[in-house]
Amino acid sequence: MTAVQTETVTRDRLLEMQRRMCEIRAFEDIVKDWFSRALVRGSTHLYQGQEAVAVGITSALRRGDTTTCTYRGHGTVLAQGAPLDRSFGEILGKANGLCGGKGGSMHLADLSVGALGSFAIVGAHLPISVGAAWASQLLGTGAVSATFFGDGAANIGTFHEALNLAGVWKLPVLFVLENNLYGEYSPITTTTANPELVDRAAAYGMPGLRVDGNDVVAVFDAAASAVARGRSGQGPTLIEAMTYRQSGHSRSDPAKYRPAGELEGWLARDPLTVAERRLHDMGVETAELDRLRADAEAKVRRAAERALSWPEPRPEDRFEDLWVH
Ligand SMILES: Cc1ncc(C[n+]2csc(CCOP(=O)(O)OP(=O)(O)O)c2C)c(N)n1
Ligand SMILES: [Mg+2]
Repeated sequence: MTAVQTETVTRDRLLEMQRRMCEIRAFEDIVKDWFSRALVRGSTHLYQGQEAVAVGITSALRRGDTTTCTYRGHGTVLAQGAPLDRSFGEILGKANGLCGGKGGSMHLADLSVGALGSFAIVGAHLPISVGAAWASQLLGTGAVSATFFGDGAANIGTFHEALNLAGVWKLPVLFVLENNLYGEYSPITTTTANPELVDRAAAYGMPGLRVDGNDVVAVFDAAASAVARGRSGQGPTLIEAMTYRQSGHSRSDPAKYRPAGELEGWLARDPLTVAERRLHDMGVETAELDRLRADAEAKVRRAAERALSWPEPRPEDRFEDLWVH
């Protein structure tokens, strides 16, 4: 494991990261409520508890860089800059949704901000980010690709193929492994012979950075060093962000399999609270932090109301975006 230099984030930058995390948290509170009222079609997988990973990584990216992520992807796509209202619209199946309402919660994508897609097939997207990084290398754009995936995905064939190819060709990829300790209902220790996932980086000739995934600053620092490495042609990095899924795998999972006290331990280290503590230490008053949270919630509520008011797609729209051969 390679060491990372820390504490590079200014107060204004951290306030901006906290605002993003608060928006993502509020967004999913609304999705959760909509789901319980049968307004969300299909399943939905919440990112709550993992916000610092998406925000820390994407804060180190610039315009032209790309991401891919999983079905637990609301946080990543929003962190990269997808509009709140059109993201809500997609989850509601509205015509103004990011993908015309055809993808839903598990398939958010917004090419205009470089969010290439959310993928429901575990591991399917890692090679797509490798392809985007290869295009960047061929075209000389300097763009990097970040691909977000879970601990479970680290046991899928595409993980090994993608890391190997990126390692051999020295492609500018950030492999962002979000280790939330579970794949669906199984703890990592029951599915993974060696749970030191970060060590897998060595097998593919790249640095492995393990970071506290609930600390947005730690995640940002790791991302910044991986981005610098990628842009300067030195190749990919594996970042293992240690974090926790605060609710079950999907909305139908009450997560009864978790040992007593585990959730409470992680809630005490909620990413929003960790960032607030850091901001406090930088001299930001509690009142300002409360206002930031309230403003973020109000902005998200307004976006949700807009999306709810939008029309359903027209029946004939279902014949658009089809590929027929
Ligand atoms: C190829 C494939 N196998 C199995 C599944 C069923 N499945 C959906 S999510 C999941 C668990 C993945 O866990 P992890 O990669 O840790 O991501 P997390 O849900 O924890 O974010 C599985 C096995 C699938 N969608 N795709
Ligand atoms: Mg997992």
